Amino acid sequence: MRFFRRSRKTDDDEQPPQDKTAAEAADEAVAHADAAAAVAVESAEPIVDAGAGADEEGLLREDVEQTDRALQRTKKSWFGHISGLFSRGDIDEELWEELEELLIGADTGVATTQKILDQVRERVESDGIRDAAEVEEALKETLVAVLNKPEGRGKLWGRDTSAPPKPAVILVLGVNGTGKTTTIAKLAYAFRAEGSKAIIAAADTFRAAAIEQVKAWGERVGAEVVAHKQGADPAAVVFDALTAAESRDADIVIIDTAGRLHTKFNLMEELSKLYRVIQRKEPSAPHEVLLVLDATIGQNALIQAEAFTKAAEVTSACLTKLDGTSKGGIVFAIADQLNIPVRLVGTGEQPEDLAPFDAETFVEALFR
Ligand SMILES: Nc1nc2c(ncn2[C@@H]2O[C@H](COP(=O)(O)OP(=O)(O)OP(=O)(O)O)[C@@H](O)[C@H]2O)c(=O)[nH]1
Ligand SMILES: [Mg+2]
Repeated sequence: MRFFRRSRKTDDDEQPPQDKTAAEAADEAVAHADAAAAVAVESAEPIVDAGAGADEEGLLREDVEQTDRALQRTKKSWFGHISGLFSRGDIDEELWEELEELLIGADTGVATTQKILDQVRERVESDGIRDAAEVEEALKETLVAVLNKPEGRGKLWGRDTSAPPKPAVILVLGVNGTGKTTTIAKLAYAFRAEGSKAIIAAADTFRAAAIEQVKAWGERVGAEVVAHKQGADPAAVVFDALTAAESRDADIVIIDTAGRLHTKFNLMEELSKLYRVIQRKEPSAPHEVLLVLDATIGQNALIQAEAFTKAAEVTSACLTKLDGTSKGGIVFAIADQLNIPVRLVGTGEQPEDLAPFDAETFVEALFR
């Protein structure tokens, strides 16, 4: 999988005039930008051309290198030590105990670690493995299997390999600060590099600064942003974004949402309102419900994720800030405990710091 299954070149035709509602609303939003100083993204030169036109093999190599780089810290600590275990050569009880300790230490979680160890030990016994290097191979294969187990139910990154719907609607969820907005910008950037046109719906209307942040990102990565003013109904923003997508012949609509889980915010209610609006426009949408999880908070990411999986049918996960942790094991817990396929990983703060997640590439990188 790359970001969009089928790369489509958009016509360079003259664009139809801006959608009035959206344009007016955008102006209003600017007027309300009282907290512009808090905007996380400073205005930068548009960088929309970078990455365009790269060949498939080159892209694949880039993904491998990116995953490798993002896992530097993890490799130096927990998983690096796991590799060290096998170089000792002996398969004894001590090895299994240390392996268990290291997997749990890397945020893999107790239940998932136990499951992995049981499977590897079973393999070792049934195949009569005597060589530590072979145990390492069995461990790698088991880890890959854990990651590949959750079936994708989304229509963009799932099992369904038919042509992606147009516009494909991606609803992005996650607790505040996990990296939703940044990931959305990176996605829009990647889609653009693949020749697809993305529109971002600034449906996190909680803070003016949040709206400004999305707009600044939109400018930076060359994606149109549909925004209303602070406090506006997120469903209205989404409605306008979907209308704009129709009139502009956009391929993808990415919806940024507010991720607050405090008592005053009724996630379930908010989401069902969004769903109603989306499905009135397009009954098959949203085509992906992407849950953004912060790798640096470890097991807490699972607890947060559960609140969202209860409120919506999450189809895929993006694990952000992989570059900022030494414990990459949470990815196994997400696949195993939540049964959500990880499809993307955030590897830094720049637009190009997003890699499609591939189980083999990930596990290979951990042990390299
Ligand atoms: N190192 C690193 N930082 C990241 C990554 N993704 C996001 N960030 C940073 O995380 C912080 C929060 O990101 P946002 O995109 O604003 O998070 P959000 O989920 O939209 O937050 P709210 O809008 O407050 O709900 C920013 O400082 C980002 O630069 C990543 O993959 N790696
Ligand atoms: Mg945000």
